[in-house]
Amino acid sequence: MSVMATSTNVSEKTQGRAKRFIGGVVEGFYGRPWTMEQRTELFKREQKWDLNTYLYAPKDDYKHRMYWRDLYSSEEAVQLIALITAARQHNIDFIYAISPGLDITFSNPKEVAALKRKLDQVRDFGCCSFSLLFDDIEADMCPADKQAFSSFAHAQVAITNEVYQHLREPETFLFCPTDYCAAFCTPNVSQSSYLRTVGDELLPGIDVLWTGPKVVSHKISVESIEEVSSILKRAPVIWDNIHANDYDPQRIFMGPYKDRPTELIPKLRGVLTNPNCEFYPNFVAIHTLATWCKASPDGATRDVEMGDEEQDPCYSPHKALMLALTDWLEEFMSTDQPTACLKKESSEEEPMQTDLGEHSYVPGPGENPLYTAEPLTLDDLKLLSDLFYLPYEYGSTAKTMLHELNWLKSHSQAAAVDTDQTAEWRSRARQFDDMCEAVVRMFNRLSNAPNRRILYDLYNYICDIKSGVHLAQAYVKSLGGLGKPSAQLMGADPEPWGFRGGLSGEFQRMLPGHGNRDLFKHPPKTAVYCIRPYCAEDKMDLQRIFTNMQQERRIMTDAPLISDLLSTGEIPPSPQCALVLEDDMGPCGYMLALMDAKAAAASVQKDTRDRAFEDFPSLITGQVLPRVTDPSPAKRMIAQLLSTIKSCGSKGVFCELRHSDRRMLDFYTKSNSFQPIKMDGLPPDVIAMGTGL
Ligand code: GDL
Repeated sequence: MSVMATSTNVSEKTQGRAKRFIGGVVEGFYGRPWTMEQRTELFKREQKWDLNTYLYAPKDDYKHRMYWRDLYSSEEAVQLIALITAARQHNIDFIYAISPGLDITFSNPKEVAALKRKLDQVRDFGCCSFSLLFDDIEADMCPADKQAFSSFAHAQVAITNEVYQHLREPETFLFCPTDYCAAFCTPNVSQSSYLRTVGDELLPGIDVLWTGPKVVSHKISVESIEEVSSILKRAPVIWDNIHANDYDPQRIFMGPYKDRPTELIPKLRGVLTNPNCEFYPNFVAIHTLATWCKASPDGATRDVEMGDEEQDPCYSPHKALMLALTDWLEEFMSTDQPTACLKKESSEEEPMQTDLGEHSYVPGPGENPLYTAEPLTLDDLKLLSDLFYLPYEYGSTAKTMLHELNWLKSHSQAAAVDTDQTAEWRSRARQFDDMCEAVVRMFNRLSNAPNRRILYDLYNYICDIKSGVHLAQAYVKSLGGLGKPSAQLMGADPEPWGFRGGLSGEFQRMLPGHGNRDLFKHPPKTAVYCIRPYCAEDKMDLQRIFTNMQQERRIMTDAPLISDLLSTGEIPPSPQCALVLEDDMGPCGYMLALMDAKAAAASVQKDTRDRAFEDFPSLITGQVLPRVTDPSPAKRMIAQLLSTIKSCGSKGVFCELRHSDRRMLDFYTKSNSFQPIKMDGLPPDVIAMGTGL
């Protein structure tokens, strides 16, 4: 069946007129594409906010990329026609993009014909604007293409020019290069032979997409655009990944469009934002981009909250954000499921709701009153945006929370001994607690908001932040000796939410600095530690750390413990049971374990019939130099060893602690998993603590 729809020749209509600035959205992310209903909703919003373009480029849509040669079925055609028609009704330029780069052979005429056939089909659906995308593909050409083209750029440009002419030079035709950001250019933008070929050979009516200095660009400067425009011989269309979140399932971005000066507007052909995969939370991303696109020198106001050097006379990210949030609040409050629809069959998208009809339940005297939800506030949305701000920046409340947690952590020991500091510490701990509570209240109000669609798109993220905040809150309480240390933090058998992040989380925790990059603007001066397996060359260093600590605590070792012999290397640790802690000055701590401590007990004339060995067959010991003020590396080493020992089938672990070793004693006492145990034959200044596994 051939499905035809009317197509207008835009270029005829606009001939002689200056091209309008392209402003809008590219659905160009990996993962689940938006639904047709969401796209139609997008067109409405774009029209309302004066944006004019939608670029259809969902990476995981079969027929956009992987099966680009396949024509659309009649059912799909009906849907696409409806979509293209809806875009036109809302005055949105629908640009159809195709990504043939995964497997196309540029030099084969059949391949070129397949591409033309596919685009002809979409043109017959009423589409007038097109795009060829060559992003995220292997830059190597196959032997046949190497014979036919002098470079990859020549191959791409040849096919793009041919298709553009075949489609009779549409008014809007976009090309996405393989080197689509400065970071991908060799050796740099101005000397890139790839970009030079594109600039020289691509027909002038074709516009080029560009993501800025990087794939996800923190800032885009006027100079950087002048540089790329000069080699491309045209002003680029920015494909902006500032709000894209397809690369990290824990992040979503609801901060304002930012760090692109409005001076760029006359130097660009346009801006298309490739936002979050979740449709509804993109309200801020698209609304603020629309505000930015409309920014003009007239009527501009300076934003008092911005630093002088960052001020853009025409656009204030803070004000743009507040405008967006104010409108978004209204949308949160509007129910997306009118009562009239509730009688419909339920589906995954529209779950059953409480019937609000005339037969609704009214509690009688003495009965439970109905649950009433507090309404969501603008402050809640401001906090939400702050917590999920931008890829390179947290919002102000999030920054304060991180800063305060860091302060509370590093000052807890001093506060424990100095009464002046105690008062300040407690007051700041209370304020931190209040901030955490505000997050929980925001979560509660959001989860009661009438518009369920937005909530469901946000749910995983807000749940995650609520749990993260909860852990931080419990941790601060335990630091201050307020309340019980949370069992979730270091318990022997925590619930799964106590060890979050799955395998990827495990990997991150094992990398130095937890695999995380510091996102503070002014990073706190904390040391970076590395925990690594022990190797034979470490023996001397470990002995040195051990002797240092013994001398510092004036410990006599004429009656050595099993732990002492482990530390001095006289008893070797069990395989995979030895970790070394390093900072930038070298080894600064260690943790060693013995799976079977009973065998070693004989060498220190200890009674091996002691019942304690039944319940706690394994032993752990370690030391950390005083320059390591942060207790977390030691905790992490212990956690790692406990997990290894457990996986080898041991029932329990004990440690031997001298009263004079206040630090380790304190450490195990606060760990909340080790408890004092009875063990015969220990010297009077030594206690044993154990934990079941
Ligand atoms: C990219 C991809 C885009 C993806 C984004 C963020 C371009 C031109 N291509 O490199 O599909 O969503 O990164 O992960 O940006």
